[in-house]
Amino acid sequence: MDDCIFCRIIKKEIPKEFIYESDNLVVFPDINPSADIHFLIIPKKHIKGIGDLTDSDGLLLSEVYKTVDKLVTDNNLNDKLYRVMVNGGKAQHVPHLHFHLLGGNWKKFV
Ligand code: DGP
Repeated sequence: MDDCIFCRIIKKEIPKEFIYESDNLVVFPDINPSADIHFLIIPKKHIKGIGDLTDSDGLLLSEVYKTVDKLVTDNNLNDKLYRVMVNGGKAQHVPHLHFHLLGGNWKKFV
């Protein structure tokens, strides 16, 4: 979508260094981190939010959580605190489904 900030980043219209990229996902650090590690895992497909997922997104969701597991391992988070969060409703500020991975010391509420 032309007016979606995450779509523009995914299409590389806005420069951003990705921590990870596959055919279906990108990962980059949150611009305003709420924890020592705060990554956004973002499906390339423009899905607005949780309520817009369909059965055909099952494999995509599986890839999201496999990617979380890889990021957890790569960043030595297994023995520390980590959380995966999805905001919705008025807590969601960017209307393109994304998963927050927060690890280490928590600084503030996402
Ligand atoms: P949410 O409230 O769940 O929609 O969180 C959106 C997050 O996206 C928020 O923590 C800030 C982050 N964010 C928004 N725009 C950008 C951007 O242009 N670059 C980066 N790295 N993060 C962004």
